[in-house]
Amino acid sequence: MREELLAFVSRHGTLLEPAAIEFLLSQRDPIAKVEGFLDSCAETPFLVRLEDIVAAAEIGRTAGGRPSRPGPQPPTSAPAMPASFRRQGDRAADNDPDVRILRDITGRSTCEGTLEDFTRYFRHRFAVLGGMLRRRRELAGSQDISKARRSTREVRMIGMVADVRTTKNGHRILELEDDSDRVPVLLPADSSLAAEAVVQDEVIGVVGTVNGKGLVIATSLVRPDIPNPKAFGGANGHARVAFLSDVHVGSRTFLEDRWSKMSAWLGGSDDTARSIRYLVVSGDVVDGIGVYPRQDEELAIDDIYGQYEALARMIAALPDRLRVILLPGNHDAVRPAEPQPTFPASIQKLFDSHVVFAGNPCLLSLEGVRILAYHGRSMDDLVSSIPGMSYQRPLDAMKAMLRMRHLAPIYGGKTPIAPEAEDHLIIEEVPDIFVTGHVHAAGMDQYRGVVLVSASTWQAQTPYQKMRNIEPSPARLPIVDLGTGQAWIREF
Ligand code: D5M
Ligand code: FE
Ligand code: ZN
Repeated sequence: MREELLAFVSRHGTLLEPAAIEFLLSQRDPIAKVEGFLDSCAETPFLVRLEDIVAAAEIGRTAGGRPSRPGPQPPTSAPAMPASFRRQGDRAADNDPDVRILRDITGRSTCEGTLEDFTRYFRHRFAVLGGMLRRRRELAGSQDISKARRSTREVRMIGMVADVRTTKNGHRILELEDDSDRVPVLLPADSSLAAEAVVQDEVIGVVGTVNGKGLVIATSLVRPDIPNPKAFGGANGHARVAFLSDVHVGSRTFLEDRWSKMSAWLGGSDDTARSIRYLVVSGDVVDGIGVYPRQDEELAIDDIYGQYEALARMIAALPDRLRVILLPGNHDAVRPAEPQPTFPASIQKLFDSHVVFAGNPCLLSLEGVRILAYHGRSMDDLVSSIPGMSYQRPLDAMKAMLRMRHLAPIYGGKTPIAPEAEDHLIIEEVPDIFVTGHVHAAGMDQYRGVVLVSASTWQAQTPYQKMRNIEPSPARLPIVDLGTGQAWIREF
């Protein structure tokens, strides 16, 4: 039913907030209920909130008939938008491009980096991910750590990982923390748990028993994960989206000839090329200035606006049917702390109207297909914290993110994270497509119904990457069919 309901609202060009989904699923006929609500709205709202449905039902009951205009105001009334949601563009007619930025931090950053900000940020992370875990059958009846640690029976608890270490005997020990207490949890060397990828600051569930020394011996770990694999929420037509990342315009190692080949193919008569309507560019769109020591020696364009102007010309040369969605990465001219807002007006004005600007990360919809796009800086921390992870295998790191339902779980590593009032790096909604860049490697896979895309790069190996033994796979174009989710990669 959940899938049918989501498909129904998606066809009507609107979204349901999670609480509204749960509410509707508890009703006898969820689709009839939401259809009645939408009929009662003068304009289709961009997001249907629980309170809107409830309010509409109330008005309907008291007035003894359909209200003339209940529900949310039209999307022009920006203050009515819930925090962290914004909207770009109106509902498109068939065949018109349909790009909506559903969620990013742009214009909504509130943090100043105070101690209270940090506390609030982690509380929010714990509340949301802990809430997901509490709904899991394996963790039914879970207890506060202060209570669980005094139990003599099997215990279930939910906490944030304050520390992970490996003992000299190969056991792993986690320090698990919640609001009430903190407890050490042993993942025995002789169980498969010892090999589990557990990272600092992630929120997990633990099932185990407490020994005489107050140590919890774990028998299983539970991740928020994607408990119910979902069907690809396809668009009506067969428009395709192609994924680019790490273009690094302005670098001496930018692969101009490979880009030209791709640009010519997109503008040519190939059927696949002509079916591509959208390009999502997942950050590091230019090489930037002063990103690392002595970068100036590797720049072909040493002016930041000059770099964006060059990119704007490259995009302007692409066919008119394309809409290009640009996200920033760690080389771009926006704040480095994640979540990153989108590009400033001084840069946006260099581009034509085919470009849509988004923050990093960003949840967007293309013809109703939900795409979570993230540059992928946290891969640096995941690769150095999880044994077996590597820059060559970003899809493994992406699966780990989906299991943890977090894009950048490790705080205080290489990924700078701004302690916003809400943790925007939580993967609250399971997307249809999840795309990252940053590691300059191309790949595709799927995980529990989500299409995974590691977008390639348009930069050759840099001296720094050579020193670090990072072998890029440049000039690959992952393409996904928005109707079916079918995916493939084309090399240039
Ligand atoms: O990142 C390009 C590649 O270089 C990517 O594989 C990550 C790696 N990289 C970049 N910065 C670091 C740091 N600080 N530590 C480890 N590895 C790194 P790009 O963002 O394009 O420079
Ligand atoms: Fe990059
Ligand atoms: Zn990067």
